[in-house]
Amino acid sequence: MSEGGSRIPRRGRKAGRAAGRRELVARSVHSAQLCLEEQDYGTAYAHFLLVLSLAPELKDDFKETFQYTLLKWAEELNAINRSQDLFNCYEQALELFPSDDVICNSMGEQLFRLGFRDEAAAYFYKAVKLNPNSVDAKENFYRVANWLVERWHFVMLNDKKRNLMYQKAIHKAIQKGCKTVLDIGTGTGILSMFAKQAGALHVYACELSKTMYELACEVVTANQMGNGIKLLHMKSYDLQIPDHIPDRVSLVVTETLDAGLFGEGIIETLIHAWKNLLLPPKPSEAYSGVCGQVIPAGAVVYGMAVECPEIRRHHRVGVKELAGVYLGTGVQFWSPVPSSHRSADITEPYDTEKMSRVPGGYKTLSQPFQALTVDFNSLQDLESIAAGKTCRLSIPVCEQGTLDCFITWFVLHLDNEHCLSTVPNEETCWEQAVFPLQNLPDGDYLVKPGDTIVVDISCPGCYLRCDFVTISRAGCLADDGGHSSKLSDNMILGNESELCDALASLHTTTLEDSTQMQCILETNEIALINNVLYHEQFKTAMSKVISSFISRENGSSWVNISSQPDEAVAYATVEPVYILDVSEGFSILPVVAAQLGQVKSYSSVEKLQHRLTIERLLETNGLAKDSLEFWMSKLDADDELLQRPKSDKLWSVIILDVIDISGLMRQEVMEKAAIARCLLQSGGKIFPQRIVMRGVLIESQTLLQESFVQGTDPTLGFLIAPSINQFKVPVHVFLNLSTLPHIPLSESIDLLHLEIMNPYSNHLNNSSTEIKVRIHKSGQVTAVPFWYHLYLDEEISIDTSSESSHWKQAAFVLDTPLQVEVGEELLLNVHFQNSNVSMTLKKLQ
Ligand code: 44T
Repeated sequence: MSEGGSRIPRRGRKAGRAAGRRELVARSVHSAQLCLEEQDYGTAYAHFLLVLSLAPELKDDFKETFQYTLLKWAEELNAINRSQDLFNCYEQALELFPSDDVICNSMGEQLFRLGFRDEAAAYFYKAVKLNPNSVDAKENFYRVANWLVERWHFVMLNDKKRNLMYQKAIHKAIQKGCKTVLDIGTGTGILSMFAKQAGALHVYACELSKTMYELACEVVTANQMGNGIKLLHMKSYDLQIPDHIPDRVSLVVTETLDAGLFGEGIIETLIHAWKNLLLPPKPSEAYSGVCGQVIPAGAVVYGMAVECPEIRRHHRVGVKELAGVYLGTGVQFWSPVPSSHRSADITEPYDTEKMSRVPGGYKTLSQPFQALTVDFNSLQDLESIAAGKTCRLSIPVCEQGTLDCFITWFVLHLDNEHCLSTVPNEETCWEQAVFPLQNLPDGDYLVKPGDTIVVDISCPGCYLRCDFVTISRAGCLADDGGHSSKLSDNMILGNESELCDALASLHTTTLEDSTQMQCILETNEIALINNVLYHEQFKTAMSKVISSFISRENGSSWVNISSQPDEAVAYATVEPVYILDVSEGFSILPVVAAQLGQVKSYSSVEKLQHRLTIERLLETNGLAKDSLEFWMSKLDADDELLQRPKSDKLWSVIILDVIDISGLMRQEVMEKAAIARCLLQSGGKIFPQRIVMRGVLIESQTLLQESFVQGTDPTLGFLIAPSINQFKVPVHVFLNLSTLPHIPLSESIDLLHLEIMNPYSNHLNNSSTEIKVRIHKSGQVTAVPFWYHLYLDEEISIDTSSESSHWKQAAFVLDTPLQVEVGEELLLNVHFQNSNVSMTLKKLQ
């Protein structure tokens, strides 16, 4: 029926339509509710969508039911992998409820589950902004904030010296005539603001990260420079003239640098900029016309040979035997950084470390040597680095020691007057690049004065590389044709290089034993293998459980069939003890278990290479192949991880990996413990049985500097802190507590006891404890670092903060420091919820 042809008067027509709508709405509400009762969430959701689109005034009434329906329907869509439909649903839901934090948070969780971390993080952030009290959204946000805004932004912005140097260099260039500026990788926009402040006419800034771009927009506006700086959310390679910037610029400023100088792609970035975005460079020193220039103007990379037990322990397996398991010669372990003996399967170009804070310190074995120089104002220089030329250096050893790695740092010449250094002992926010040595024959690591280390410096794929070639030993130098004096000159070798190649290949041939298999492990996995005590402790604890079962089984068998003692013994030997290790990553514990006899052990390693390694270890240790099985290959999905070994069997031991290497408790530990308890046979054990979280009140300026921007002083008066500090998180992870500059203000205290074996303990998934803490030194409490004691049983405990630990520590950073006096008593509230810990500290009245 067309409206025009209707006989109902206008008002009546309207009223009729309204009545029709009301009826449709009412019917749909009814249907939706029926569907809900029948758990048909998909149809219920469709009805609710219709209802709320037709009758937005009902949104308030149905909000919670709608949320519930959406979450249920999303669960189903997720289970059947209909991801696109799932996201469509969320988008529709967000159109209806654009400011609903629950929907935002849930959308984030779905995105996160599917691996869209950045997108997920953005939704968590939005959810927190919408509802700052939402505990779930906050916890989710804290876990991902690091991906949105990496923590080094805080450190760099707090580095006043670095900011000042850049400011001075930029001011100078602009005063000398550079009037148009492009800031590549602007981050929060600080360098662009320096340029504008100095009087640049036009400032363009590009940033590839969406969050950082948005943050820069906020910062620039907050500093009233919104009109003077044009921000572009793009990679510098995609900038087009005149689409994005009207013309070539006279100055490019950038700090797209990492610890290894080139790791953020500055070589490629500047080659592109010189070809497409910059005015031609200065033809001669005397030329005074407008030309193109880059800040920083160049850099010199330095290197040094170093002994460092901590780096060694993370890159080389130094033990031959582990709790009775012979590691032998069958497997060669590698960390995922390049080494001269192996170029395939590299996942990272180098490791990075703040050398001044490496636990146990380090010893320099050579003088610093100049590894490489680069002129960022020379396209030719940049292109020759990109072409990957190799430079061979020989480094005289000046101290006796174990050659564990080379480290590199750089001096950044912003211009001919201003420079910054990332040298280890300097007060700098920078880390150094670390190039560890691996798998040399045992004695070869030892060096002494008189020896000369030969290294190759190159930049394959524009990543700095520092490869060990060989060592010319003190006594052998006379044989190399009398070039010994030249060897100590620190320069590129000519005819020695042949000798070196020969020596190097000699090493490689002895190493490339065809019977040996290669296994690449994460650095923390290598540190774990090097932890002998850890494996011994597990071995002892497992042996105790096994012997309790065997004696029990023998006992009961004797009682049951006492007339046939021989059979009873036979029965005891055929019935194995079932041990499941669900550690994350590589773990040798199942081999340790298998070796104990009368055990059926289950490993949950996933990577093929890791399985082959475990199999090889069984073989070299003379263990039957069927004494160990790979649990994951028997399961269809990850969430089936915890289930019975066989339909009629239960576990005797379940090893749970409760602490993440970052120092945080893993997610859903208590839930996993609850499932594990149900899968244990009587007398069985979960390792660890109990977790005790320990902590200490400390004063640490360093920790504050790394957690949030300290007002406007370090940023030279610019307002950056209020914007970027929205991304601060209260828990700082991956700490080396032993070397963190800090003052302890209290004794170490127990913060939390989690009973993994006891379902009735009061700390389940949500608890709050008040702890009295006595102050033993006056100062400002800024943080509470924490670590764990993992009790395998009543006697055996593992301390995650010990020297040989593969775990790092974490710290809860207080919002505002608390001034305390010696002798005072404070009340520390430790709140535990869903594996997350938060704390509040107050004075006792
Ligand atoms: N890390 C050092 C500094 N970008 C890395 O998106 C020292 C690490 C560090 N944008 C501890 C301590 C320290 N076009 O926001 C980033 C990045 C952006 C680009 C547009 C391009 N071609 C690029 C390249 C990068 O630039 C910003 C800075 S780059 C990294 C600085 C404190 N751990």
